[in-house]
Amino acid sequence: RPLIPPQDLKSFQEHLARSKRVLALLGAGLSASSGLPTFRGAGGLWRTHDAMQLATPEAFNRDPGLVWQFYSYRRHMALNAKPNPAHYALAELAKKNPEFITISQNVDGLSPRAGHPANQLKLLHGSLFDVKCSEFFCNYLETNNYTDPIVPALALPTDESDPTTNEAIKVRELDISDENVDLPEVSLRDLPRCPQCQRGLLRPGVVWFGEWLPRDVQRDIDRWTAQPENIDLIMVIGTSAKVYPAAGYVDSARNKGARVAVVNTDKNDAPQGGMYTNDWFFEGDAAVIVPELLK
Ligand code: BJW
Repeated sequence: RPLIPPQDLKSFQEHLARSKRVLALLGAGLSASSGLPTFRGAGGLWRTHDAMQLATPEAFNRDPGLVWQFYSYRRHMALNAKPNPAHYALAELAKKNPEFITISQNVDGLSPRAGHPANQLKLLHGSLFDVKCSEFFCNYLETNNYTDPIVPALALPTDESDPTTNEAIKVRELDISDENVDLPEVSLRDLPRCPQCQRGLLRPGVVWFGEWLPRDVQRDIDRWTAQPENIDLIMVIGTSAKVYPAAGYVDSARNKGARVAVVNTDKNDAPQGGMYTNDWFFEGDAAVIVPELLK
């Protein structure tokens, strides 16, 4: 059985060829085949913690060391991951069609690294490589901070082969997402501090639950969707579409005439549109399906 039913592929590609104003909404499933875990379902646990519970201001206030270990681990994983063919295919479509914009909920930096034009890529939930001050009175923000680990105390623990033998010492990083690996103690004074106010702890520049989205990003999206012309197509790729306002963009696009194409490994995760149904559902790995669709 071909991965994509040929008649669906044909009708999608005909519609894409006719489309001008195209939107893509991306989620963690896009980067799954690059080896990065998603939030919900399998892989949604980090040690014994629900990843969603760690992505909150409350968790950071309660235990900034633990939350920094979670994010430092994810920075390390993302830096060592590679964009997959879907990231590249979306970047190519953006270069061909200046009226195509992508709203990514992903913070892993893989779309930018695939060469996606920055003005057509809206990072709705920030980036793992932005760092900002956690004090409300301080506006310190640093972008493109790729230092790994960001401070020495957040280095991954390693397992060294026996140094008494003659063999060169082999250092193996331990996977601290595994609850059987001891998590090193990190004290508050070893966490990164704000160089501007010299008081606050730095924190990852991502959007946690209950926080506002980056204002300029939201404004760009609102302007794009508010243009009088219809939207022709929205592609909803690798997202459970349960987090707002991201999930709401599917209905806003539908209301402006867009046909909806969903790519997901799980058909139960297709966004439901009230009385609407999705026009296309492509079941499978985004890294395989998306490049086929956009060929
Ligand atoms: C594959 C695959 C493969 C796997 N190929 N597919 C309206 C109603 C109700 C609540 C709200 C509302 N408006 C706002 C809220 C509150 C809240 C919210 O949405 N809550 C919901 C849970 C109901 N939203 C907010 O708080 C937002 N802020 C906001 O609205 O501010 C205004 C405001 C302030 C105060 C009060 C009220 C309003 C902020 C949301 C921030 C979300 N942040 C996170 C963490 C980011 C940092 C980090 O990375 O750690 O963003 S949470 C997490 O979820 C992360 C993700 O970007 C996001 C979405 O997850 P995603 O990408 O969909 O991942 P998964 O795991 O859920 O799904 C993966 C999918 O891929 C699955 O479907 C798989 O099947 C599939 N898949 N492998 C293809 N190979």
